[in-house]
Amino acid sequence: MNFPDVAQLNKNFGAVGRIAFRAGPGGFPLAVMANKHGATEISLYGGQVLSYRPTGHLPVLFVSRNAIYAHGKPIRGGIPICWPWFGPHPDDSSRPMHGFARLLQWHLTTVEYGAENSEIRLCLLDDERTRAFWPHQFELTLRVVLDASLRIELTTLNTGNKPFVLTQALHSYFSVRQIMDISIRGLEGAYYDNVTNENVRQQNGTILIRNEVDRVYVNTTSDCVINDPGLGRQILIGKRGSHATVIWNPWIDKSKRMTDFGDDEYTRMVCVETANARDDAVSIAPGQKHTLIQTLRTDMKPKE
Ligand code: TA6
Repeated sequence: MNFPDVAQLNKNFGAVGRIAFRAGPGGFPLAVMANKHGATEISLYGGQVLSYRPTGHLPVLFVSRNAIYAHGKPIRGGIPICWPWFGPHPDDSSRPMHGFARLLQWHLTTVEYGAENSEIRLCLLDDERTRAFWPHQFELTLRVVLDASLRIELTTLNTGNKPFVLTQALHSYFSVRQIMDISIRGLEGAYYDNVTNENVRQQNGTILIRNEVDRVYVNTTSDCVINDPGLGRQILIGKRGSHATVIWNPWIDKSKRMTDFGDDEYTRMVCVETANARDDAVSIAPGQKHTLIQTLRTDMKPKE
């Protein structure tokens, strides 16, 4: 996988103080977008947002200190793109967990910026490698817009002649001060619990994290709010094109089993994932498209 030369990317797409490219960890090219509202970095490997920092705020996203930056491996943090399946492949467990989009090189298509916003588009197209994993033709476009929020849009276009069904997620890792002190609201409803594998359960009130949590909340179009008194902030997570939201924290034992994750890092992160998963799989006919959107913003909140 030979990435485009960073100097060439800066020559063709760079704009001083607005959009620049640099070689990140593992030599993966990173697009750096900045404006008065904040800054964000996107890896061309995996099409993965790796950082987002609104002006005057602390970083919003978490990336493990042990993250691995190697071809064919997922980067542990930021906003991994789980596509075209969420979780293990439904029929063949030998295929990569959470699909292949986060394991491939994406191609830069456009950058744009104005007084109030900056945006970048990357794309991934089917080829013989992807068709070996998933026998369909597609055009996958990632659009990242930085203004007073960070908006991530993932659009799947079926360019083939047969319909396909996909599950997917924007698997966002959020940075928190102390997992024991946060609460998450907006998901008072039914969920599948992947830890206990029990039948559908009901969420009553806000979500507190006191052990491993791996839940797919279904039939929900709600925005979520992470309340983090330790950092004196809230993270607001809006969504469109999704009826499922996933909440994950690996807690102690699973953290120890993850080589690309520090044993203690479960205390400083939580995943809130905008998804089409479980009952919310998406069927796309030839020539049709579906867009999954996650919108992030932070709001200072006096410490309780
Ligand atoms: O989103 C929750 C989940 O499906 C968990 O079950 C856990 O596997 C997590 O994703 C991380 O998956 P990954 O393949 O990135 O290690």
